[in-house]
Formats: sequence, structure tokens, C-alpha cells
Amino acid sequence: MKRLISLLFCLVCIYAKTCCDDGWIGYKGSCYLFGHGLHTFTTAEQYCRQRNGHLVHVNTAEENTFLTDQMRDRKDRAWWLGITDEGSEGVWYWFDTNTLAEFTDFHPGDGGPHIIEDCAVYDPSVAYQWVDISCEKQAYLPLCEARSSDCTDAVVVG
Ligand SMILES: [Ca+2]
Ligand SMILES: [Ca+2]
Repeated sequence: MKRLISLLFCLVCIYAKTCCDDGWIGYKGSCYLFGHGLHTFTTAEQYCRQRNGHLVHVNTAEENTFLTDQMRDRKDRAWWLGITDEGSEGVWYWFDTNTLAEFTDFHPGDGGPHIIEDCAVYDPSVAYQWVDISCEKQAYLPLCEARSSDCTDAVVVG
């Protein structure tokens, strides 16, 4: 009986893990939205904020792989990352937390001290590695991330 109860509880937990708004995809405590429209960095970030998120903040290689797998299913499109080296050339900070990027996946030759390229996108032409680019270029899609809602915490209890 105890096992049955815990099984039922776990089913609830698994369901709870994907607590994301419609259209968002859940993965390990975050929700992701592959948005629409061609944006600059600033308007892409606004797009995400209007939906209670921010441009994607990639914490780990695992998260990056999850995202690039998703992108491969969405044709050859390029997506903004929430990252900038505006403050110090070649030193990349996450825009949502203003913290140094410990994980990056720049294509070789990209991500260096390029003065007019202070933002970055996932580029399908280089297998979705990151390419630095002008923040003003109105040519890329918004990829948003938000924390999944509190019900995820129930997983820890289980
Ligand atoms: Ca993240
Ligand atoms: Ca730069």
C-alpha cells in the first residue's frame, strides 16, 4: 500500500515536472519558448519578458544539447542567446543575471574580441554552435527561458 501511494505520488511528480505554460517546453526545472518573428537582441529580450521569461541562459552542455536537438526539428533558423560581451570584449556575461558565462559553445573563430559583435546566436550553418553577431541585426528568433512553476519542488519531496 505504501508503495502504491508513493507510486501515485511519483506520477503526480512527473506530471508536475512539466509545469510550463502552453507552448513552452519543460526541461529540468526550466521552460523554453521557441518564439516567433525576426528581432534584434533588445526586441527579442522584450519578447521574452512580456511572457515572464528572458532570453535563454545556458548553464550546462547538457542544457545546450537539449536546446540544439529542439532546434534541429525547427528548420534552419537562428536563435538569440541571452549573452553579451558588451562590457568587456571577448568576455561573455549572461544578460539575465549579469554573471560570467562558465559554459559557452562558440564556433571556432567566434566569441573573440570583435567590437561590433557583442551578442550571439545559435547558427544552423555551423551545426547550432554559437556565433557572435551585432546586437542590432533584426534577423533572428527569440529563444526564451523561464523557471518552471513551483510545483517542480514537489519532485524533491518524492
Ligand atoms: Ca538555463
Ligand atoms: Ca564583441
